[in-house]
Amino acid sequence: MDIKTVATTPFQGQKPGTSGLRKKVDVFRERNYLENFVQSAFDSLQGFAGQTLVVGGDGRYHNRAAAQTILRMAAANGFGRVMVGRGAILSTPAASCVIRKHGAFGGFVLSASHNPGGPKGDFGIKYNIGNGGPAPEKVTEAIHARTQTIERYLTLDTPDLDLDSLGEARLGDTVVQVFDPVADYAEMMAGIFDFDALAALLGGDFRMIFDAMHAVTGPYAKAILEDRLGAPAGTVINGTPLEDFGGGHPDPNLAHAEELVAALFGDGAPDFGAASDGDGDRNMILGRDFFVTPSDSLAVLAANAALAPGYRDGIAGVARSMPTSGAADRVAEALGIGCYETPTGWKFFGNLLDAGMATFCGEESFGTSSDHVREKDGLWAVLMWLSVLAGRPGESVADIVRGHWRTYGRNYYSRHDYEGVDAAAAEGLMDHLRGLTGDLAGAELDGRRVAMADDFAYTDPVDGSVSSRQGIRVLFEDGARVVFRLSGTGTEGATLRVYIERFEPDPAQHGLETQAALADLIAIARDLAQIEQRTGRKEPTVIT
Ligand code: VG1
Ligand code: CO
Repeated sequence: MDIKTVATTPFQGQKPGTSGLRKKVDVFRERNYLENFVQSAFDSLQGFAGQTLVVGGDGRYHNRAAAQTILRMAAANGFGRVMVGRGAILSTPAASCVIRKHGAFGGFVLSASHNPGGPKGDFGIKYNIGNGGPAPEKVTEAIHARTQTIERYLTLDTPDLDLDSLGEARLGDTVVQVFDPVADYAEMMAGIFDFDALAALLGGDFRMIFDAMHAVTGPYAKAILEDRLGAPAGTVINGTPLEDFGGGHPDPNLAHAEELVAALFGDGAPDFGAASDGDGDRNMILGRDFFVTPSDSLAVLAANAALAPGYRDGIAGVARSMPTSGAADRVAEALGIGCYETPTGWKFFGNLLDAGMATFCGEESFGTSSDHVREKDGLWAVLMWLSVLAGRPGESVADIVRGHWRTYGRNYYSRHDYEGVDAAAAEGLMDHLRGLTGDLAGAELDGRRVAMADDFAYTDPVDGSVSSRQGIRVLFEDGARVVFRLSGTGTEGATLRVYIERFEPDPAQHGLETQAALADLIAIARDLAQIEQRTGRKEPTVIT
């Protein structure tokens, strides 16, 4: 079949952010926009002739059209096989699982994660490497550099393939395999967790709700929780993936998972509630009348890892992103295992997991996972929590977390997001903070003495690569801290994230309301960054 060479010219700003390239759907539909990015990725990679590429996405608007484009380009560029999830569906953790299991060269994940979908919403694409994880910075930088000089892309002149029937078809010399997006992933979960014990839990009086938020985890959660583990039909709500996520914001937090939150904090609440995001990699965990912060969740799961057969022999280490609370560090210290602090974004965990230095990883942004894949994994976290609940009969989610605080102390923690801020004002605010860091050590802010302040830089312990400017942190002598960074996933203006934390060892002080417990630090953060003066915002858009 004839390979078609199409002339093109660069677009500005095709720079992947925290987790791939994310833009409005309208931008992705501009002629050659997606093609330029995909060809730039192929041009930056070597040795894929005859190899396998995995393709799939979260089912949002434009997912199918983009998948068809990538299939043709992958064939024209010489991949031997392209594996695409049926309906072009593949959750992010399942993509990671499939890439690893089938020894693929890499894969494209089509998703803008928790960002809204639909014709006026967002779209995104991310390249993952052969370990199943997001490409490291040196790869994303090479792709971006290529987008700035690209002059042509390769494709085929072929009609769209049927992506809804399982089986194989040919595209030029390339085999395209449409596969069941759930099967490999479900099998992997069955290998990590004791499905008999979980079925016994879910078959008893225990009640749970899983909110798929009309996003990609619906089919996965139904297959695993309802079909295999026997949870009653209806356990999974909003379980049908929709191109616009039902008009919602598929972000599993207290603000956006309204239906689930109402159920868990209302009359007759079930024992356990969980939600996942657009592409299935995030998780929110709720007990009856109880919210588990993602940072606490990581710590609790690390402390109880051995309750799942996959981690029966213990874990090698825990890694968390810098803004994530230090709760997991205390567990690592008690267990005598490794503890790592990385920049925000899952790509920074890859080397630690590959090297066997870390087994569990987590971010404050509702991301938790282990070395079974190289992405965060929402359903894994849910099954891990169910394993803890099954292994500690008679204890509720709240009992387990409160007990954890008694043992390790409590890290009060909150994130304040200021969304849609003027980009120049946000950059100005960060520059202002950066300018302050040098003089803050030793200063007293509202009665708290600053131990140190800097713009976080990370040296990867495995390959020595350095990532700088990863967020301003102000650490106080008493262990409290405030962190400021700008989001790298938004598509409108800038989002300022402020992370606030303080440690409370005294169990008598563990019952405070979080915002009240952090009130003085919140005020310090607002003053220091001159948030209102610089952004015009009195209050954050979202508090988690
Ligand atoms: C946010 C989170 C970060 C997460 C990233 C991708 O990034 O803060 O922890 O890794 O989203 O999550 P930012 O730059 O907006 O703060 V998702 O579920 O894409 O894949
Ligand atoms: Co996501």
